[in-house]
Amino acid sequence: MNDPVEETLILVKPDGVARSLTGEILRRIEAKGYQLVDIRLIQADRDLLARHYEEHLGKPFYEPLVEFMESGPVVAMRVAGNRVIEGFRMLAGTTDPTTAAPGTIRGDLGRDWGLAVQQNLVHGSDSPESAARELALWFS
Ligand code: IDP
Repeated sequence: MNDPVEETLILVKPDGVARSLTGEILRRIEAKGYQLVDIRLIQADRDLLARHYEEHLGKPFYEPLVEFMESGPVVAMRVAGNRVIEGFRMLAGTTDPTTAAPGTIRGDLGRDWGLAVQQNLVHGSDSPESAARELALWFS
């Protein structure tokens, strides 16, 4: 029997939207075989971002991260597929775009701007619990 199909939240962060990379990022998601279920362009406010990033509250990069995420619109996607949570994080690559593997979104397309926060193009939920919580936040 097949595993139940998972859903995840993927965000194209403001750097990805501003650099017109939304289509390229979605192309990679669809090419991998994942299904786009819903998509929205959202100007996030502080309240939404505080809830989204609650696990990072108090870390040195928290404030620059929230400021960056509210600096422009993001594209929020509900994406489905077998093991899509783990699979999208592999497509995205590791957090730091300089050391993210070539072939990944961050490795191929990410830039290191030398700022206090990694402007690394995308977010993907990291567990089924996070996915459920984040999808409820962004698609309420
Ligand atoms: P992830 O997006 O690769 O899962 P998280 O650890 O969940 O990484 O961190 C959330 C976001 O916070 C990252 O995508 C990145 O934008 C930023 N970030 C995380 N760690 C650092 C850091 O050490 N310096 C600067 N920014 C960071």
